[in-house]
Amino acid sequence: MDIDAVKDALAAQAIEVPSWAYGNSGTRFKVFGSPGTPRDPFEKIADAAQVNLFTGAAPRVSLHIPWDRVDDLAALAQYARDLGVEIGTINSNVFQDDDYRLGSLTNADAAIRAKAVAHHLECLDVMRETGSRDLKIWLPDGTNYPGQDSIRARQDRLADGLAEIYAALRPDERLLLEYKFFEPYFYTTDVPDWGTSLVHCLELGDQAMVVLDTGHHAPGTNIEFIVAQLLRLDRLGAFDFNSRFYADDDLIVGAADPFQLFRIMHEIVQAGALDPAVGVNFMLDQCHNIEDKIPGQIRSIMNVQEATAKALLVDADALADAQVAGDVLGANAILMDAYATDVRPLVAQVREEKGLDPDPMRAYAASGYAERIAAERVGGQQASWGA
Ligand code: LRH
Ligand code: MN
Ligand code: MN
Repeated sequence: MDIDAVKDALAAQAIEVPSWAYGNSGTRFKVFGSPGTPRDPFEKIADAAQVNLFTGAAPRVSLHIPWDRVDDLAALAQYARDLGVEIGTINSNVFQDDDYRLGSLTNADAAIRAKAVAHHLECLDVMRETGSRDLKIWLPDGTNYPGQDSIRARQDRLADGLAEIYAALRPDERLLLEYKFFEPYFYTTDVPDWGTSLVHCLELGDQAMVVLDTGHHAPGTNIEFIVAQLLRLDRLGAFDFNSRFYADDDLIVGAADPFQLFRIMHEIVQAGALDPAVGVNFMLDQCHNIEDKIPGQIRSIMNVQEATAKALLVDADALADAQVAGDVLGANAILMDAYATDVRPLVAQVREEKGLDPDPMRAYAASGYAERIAAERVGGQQASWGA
């Protein structure tokens, strides 16, 4: 085992954080406010920069439009750079406008479809003003009742709308299409699974990639299989990492099922896809409803790092030998040995060698930042759809 190579890979790992993780969020029952919550996108960026400061592994922040719309986007991007981070993926939002009650790109009304396309073109403008290269599309579109609309017609409308957006991409830009099996509608969803997303991406072209949100699958789904398949096809554009116990819970990644996160990262490592050149963007998509938000994000980064470290410790040669030899238990034991390793000292060492505190949770708590923002900021923002 080349431990220096493992450490180099860990030191180079970057995880993108979502601006909306720093705002107040909740369920449809209640949004709990928290002291120090950002009042505008600049303050969300400032909080995200803290996560990068203490982990050294979160150099980009995703934005959500219109939540993060500001008059001077160039100033927002410059503000981010001044704090040591960059603007990452731009997320469109067609789920909070009354016009989209019956769908956005799939709506039977051509005028509403045109409005949804125009919103995505506006997001491309945001990308160009902020230095972002990725447009991430998650559509809430679906139906609640059998017969409500034509499943096939909606797919055709979707293909047309996506093609219009795709045609506006520059050569160095990507369209990332996220899927989710249900919610906010419950009978059909227009992009419910990786197969549907992939079919549309293949039709669009090489710059269209699938986004895998770990919380968007039915219980029992083998997510690492999907990862392996999309990597084979060169169409895994990004992850939205989070944890689920029931549905789209948006809890801290690695909290519900650290073994699943390890299995996902094992597929990534075996495919060489930790290398940024492969183009997989590792993002968090989480909401911190009851826990402190900045520490929640720091913990999430640490969980991804630990799962990655374990995946990097898998003895790949021995595993391949055992697999070829048909040694079922031997192969399984090699994987489980890596999973059972306590990698926390190794990850801490990587941090120290970067000049960081080995314990980012403690270092952040000791920094006084939480107390400062609680005193300075009054009336913080709600992150998303909330109550
Ligand atoms: C949809 C989703 C999508 C949105 C985000 C706020 O459930 O995962 O990525 O942009 O939540
Ligand atoms: Mn998501
Ligand atoms: Mn989601």
